[in-house]
Amino acid sequence: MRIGLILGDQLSHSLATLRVLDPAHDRLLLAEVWDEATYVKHHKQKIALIFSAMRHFAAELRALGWQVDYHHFDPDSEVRSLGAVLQQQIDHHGAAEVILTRCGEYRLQREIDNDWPDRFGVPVRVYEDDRFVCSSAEFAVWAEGRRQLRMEFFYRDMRRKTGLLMENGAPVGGQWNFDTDNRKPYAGEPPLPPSLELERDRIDNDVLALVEAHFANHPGHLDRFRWGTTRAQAQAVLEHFIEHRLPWFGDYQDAMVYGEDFLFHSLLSPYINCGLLTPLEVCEAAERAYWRGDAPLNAVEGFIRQIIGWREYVRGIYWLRMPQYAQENRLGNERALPAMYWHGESRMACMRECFRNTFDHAYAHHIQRLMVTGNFALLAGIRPQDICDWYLMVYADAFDWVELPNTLGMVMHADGGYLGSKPYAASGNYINRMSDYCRHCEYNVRSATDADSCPFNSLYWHFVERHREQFRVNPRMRMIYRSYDRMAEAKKAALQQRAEWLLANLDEL
Ligand code: FAD
Ligand code: DLZ
Ligand code: SF4
Repeated sequence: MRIGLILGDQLSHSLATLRVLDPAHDRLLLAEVWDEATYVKHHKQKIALIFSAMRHFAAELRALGWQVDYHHFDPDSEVRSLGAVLQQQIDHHGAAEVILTRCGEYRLQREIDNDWPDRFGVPVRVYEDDRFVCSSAEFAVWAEGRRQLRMEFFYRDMRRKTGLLMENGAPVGGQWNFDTDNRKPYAGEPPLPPSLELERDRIDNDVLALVEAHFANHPGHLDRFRWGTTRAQAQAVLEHFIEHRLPWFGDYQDAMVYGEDFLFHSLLSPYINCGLLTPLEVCEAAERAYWRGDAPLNAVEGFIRQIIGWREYVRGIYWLRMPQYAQENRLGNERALPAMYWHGESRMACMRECFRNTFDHAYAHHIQRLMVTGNFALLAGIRPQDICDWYLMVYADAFDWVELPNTLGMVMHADGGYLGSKPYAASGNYINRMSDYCRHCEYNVRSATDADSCPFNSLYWHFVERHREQFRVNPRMRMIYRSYDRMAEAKKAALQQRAEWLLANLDEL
C-alpha cells in the first residue's frame, strides 16, 4: 500500500494525489503539527482556518470511502513535524511508497526532495500541482529569453490559454485591461454589501478552543473568526461575492474606508490558497455573471486578472527565482520593523486602521497591504526579510509562494522590478485621494515639513532622493526627479530634516 500525504493547503478533491491513489488499497494522511503551525507565528485565525478545514476535509474523504489517518495537534507530542508523522505512519502500515502533490513552499519542498527518500527508505513520488493554470515549467519557458518579464503579457497568454473573456481569439470588449476604470474612491454609494454569516459546528468550536489554548502568544484575535472551513461554505462565500460585491469590485478595488474592512472585495484568497476553491472555478463564476449581464466588464476583467494574471505570475516568479529570491535586497534596506506592526498602535490613522483590520480578521485588502503598511515599510527602508515575515504571519491567505513576491517584489522593490516597472512609493496624497483616513488623523496630510506633517510626505521625498542612483534612469520616475530638483533648496532641506527625524523616531509615530 501507498500513503498519500495531504498538506494543509491541498484541501481539494481534484488534487493530483487523490487521482493517483486508489481508495481500495492506499491510505491518506493529514497531520496537524507543531512545526508547520509555528515556523512563523501565524495569526491565530490562520491556524484555526487551516486546522478546521483539514479536519472537515478528512471527514469528507472518509465519507467518500478513503482510509484516512489524521494526526491531531498535541502540544506535548514528540512527533512535531510532517516528516516525523509520516515516518510513524510508514512504519505502522508498512507502506511501500509515499505520494505527494508538489507543495507550495520552497522550504518544505526542499526538505521533501533532499531528505525524505533516504530518511524513509521508500520512494517518495511528487506530482505536479495542476490546480494552477500555469505550471512552473510552463512559466520558465515563457520567461526564457525575455529581457523583461511583465505581468500584462503573461496575463494575456493566460486569457488565451483559458479562453476566459475571449471571443474569436480577441479579448471581450476590445481591450485586455480595464484598470484605468478601477480607481474610484468610495463616497457611500452604492451601499456596502451585507455580510455573510456562516454556521459554526463542533469541529470549528473544538479547533477555536485549541488555538486559543495553545497559540495564545500568536498575533491576532479569534473572537471575530468568520472564515468558512468547508468547501460548501467557501462556495457560499463565492456565490455571495458574485451576487453582492462583484458588480462594484472594479470601481472600488483601490478604495479604502475608515471602519469598513472588506468593501467590495471577495475574501476568497484563503479558500483558493488552501484548496477549498480552485482558481478556475472562481474565474468561471465571475465570467458567467458577466455573460448574464449581472456584472460589468471592468469588474469581471479586473477580478479575473488578479487570479489568472497576478496570482499565477507571482507563483511563476517564486519558483523561477527561489531560493536566491528570498535573500534579495536591491535597495539595501536594513532598518528593523517598527514595533507598531506588532502592537498595532499608531498616531497615523491609516496605519492604525490597517493594523486593526489585520489583527481583527487576518485580512486586509490589497491596497491596504500595498499602499499603506507596505508603502510605509518601503519609504522607511525596512529590511525586506523582516517585513516579509510580518506579512507571512498576519494574513489567513499567506503562503510563502504568494506572499514573498508580493512583499519583497511588489512592495519593497527588492528584486529589481519583476512586479512593477517602478516602485509603488506614494505620499500621503495618494492615501488621502483613495480613502477618508486622513480625516481621522492627527497628522496633516497637506503638510510635508511641519511638526504635525503627514509622515508619508517627507518620507516619500527622502526615499526618492536616497535612491536617486537606482531610479533616476527609470523613464517612469523622470518626472518625479524633475519635480524634486525644481524645489527650492530650503524646502528640500526641510523635507530631508523632517524625514530624518521621523526615521530616527519611528516608534513615536
Ligand atoms: P480580491 O481583491 O477580492 O481579489 C481577488 C483574488 O485575486 C484574491 O482572492 C486573490 O486570489 C487574487 N489576487 C489579487 N491580488 C493578488 C496578488 N497581488 N497576488 C496574488 N493573488 C492576488 N495574496 C495572497 O493570497 N496571499 C498572500 O500572502 C498575499 N500577501 C500579500 C502581501 C502584500 C504586501 C501585498 C501587497 C499583497 C499580498 N497578496 C497576497 C495579494 C492580495 O493583497 C490578496 O490576494 C488579497 O488582498 C486577498 O483578498 P481578497 O480575496 O478579498 O482579494
Ligand atoms: C499553514 C499551515 C499550518 C498553520 N499548519 C499546518 C499543519 O499543521 N499541517 C499541514 O499539513 N499544513 C499546515 N499548514 C500549511 C503548510 O504550512 C503548507 O502546506 C506548506 O507550507 C506548503 O505550502
Ligand atoms: Fe495616513 Fe498621513 Fe493621512 Fe494620517 S495624514 S491618515 S498618516 S496619509
